[in-house]
Amino acid sequence: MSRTYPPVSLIGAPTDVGAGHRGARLGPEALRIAGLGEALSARGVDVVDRGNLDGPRNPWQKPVEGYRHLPEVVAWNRLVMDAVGAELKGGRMPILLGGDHCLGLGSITAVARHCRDTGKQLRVLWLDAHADFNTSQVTPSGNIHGMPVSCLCGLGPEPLTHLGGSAPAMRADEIRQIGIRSVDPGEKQLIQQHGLDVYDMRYIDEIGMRRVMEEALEGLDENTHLHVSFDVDFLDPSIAPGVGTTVPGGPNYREAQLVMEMIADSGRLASLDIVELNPILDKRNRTAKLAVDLVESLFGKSTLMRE
Ligand code: HAR
Ligand code: MN
Ligand code: MN
Ligand code: MN
Repeated sequence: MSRTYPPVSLIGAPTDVGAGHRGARLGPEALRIAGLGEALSARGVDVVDRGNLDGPRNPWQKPVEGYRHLPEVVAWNRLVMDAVGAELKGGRMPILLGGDHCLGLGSITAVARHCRDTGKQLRVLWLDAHADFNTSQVTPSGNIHGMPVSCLCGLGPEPLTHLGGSAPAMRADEIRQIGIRSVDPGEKQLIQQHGLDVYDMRYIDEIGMRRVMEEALEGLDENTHLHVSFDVDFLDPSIAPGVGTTVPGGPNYREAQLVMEMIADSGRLASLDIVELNPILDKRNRTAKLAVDLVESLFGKSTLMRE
């Protein structure tokens, strides 16, 4: 028998204020056009599309004290936190359609608060080529999409670390990072200091994706809220060219499918971000279609029934 899923709400956050390229602001529309809503409905999921949040435009300025567009990033993340929080309160599964990955901060701050309020254990899977653990002191770019994980762990400017009221929003031991293959030198030191669990590509090559996922999902129980933050640049650029910061040597199509299928099998998926899709850099919406295909697997579509 196939699993039943809670009702889902799609929330568009059309912005690239946290990124170094413009175009991720078109991500929500590209995912809709690739058929995300229809694909979920076809899997028997009750889906409502809440439309797009309306935040500040991208001023396209240089970094100020190590941050690009900090006021705009704060404004967008407040909107995202409130929208995601409202869906969780209403018993629905939020799917955030980004937008760049700075939005993971607002999304996960809302999820973490919901977990504290309801006594749930939080587990975040961060699927990404990048660790997104920079600070203003060590960032090579000032782009805040390279900083959401450090902000969630309490490192960063007050308006971002305290988005949900208190800091840190999340403990470092609540997150597992998978697919990582681009880490800046200062960022690497911080990751080691804070003891983040990073399953980098070297480790995936050595032990294989199946064992990586078994480790990343270890310790989940009926009381776990599993949040997946899916940065599309996680995928190898040969299959997913439509992102601003491609890094070669990512998971191939089969590995990515296995990741999604094993998450589906855990039965614990409770919220999701799909971020960093940049349709300007894509070819005929191919990357958006792949993202939709992978989300179908996340919702239990696999070749054969295994239950
Ligand atoms: N680490 C680099 C920086 O901080 C690049 C970060 C790119 N980030 C994303 N999100 N695309 O994962 O500038
Ligand atoms: Mn809940
Ligand atoms: Mn990212
Ligand atoms: Mn990335």
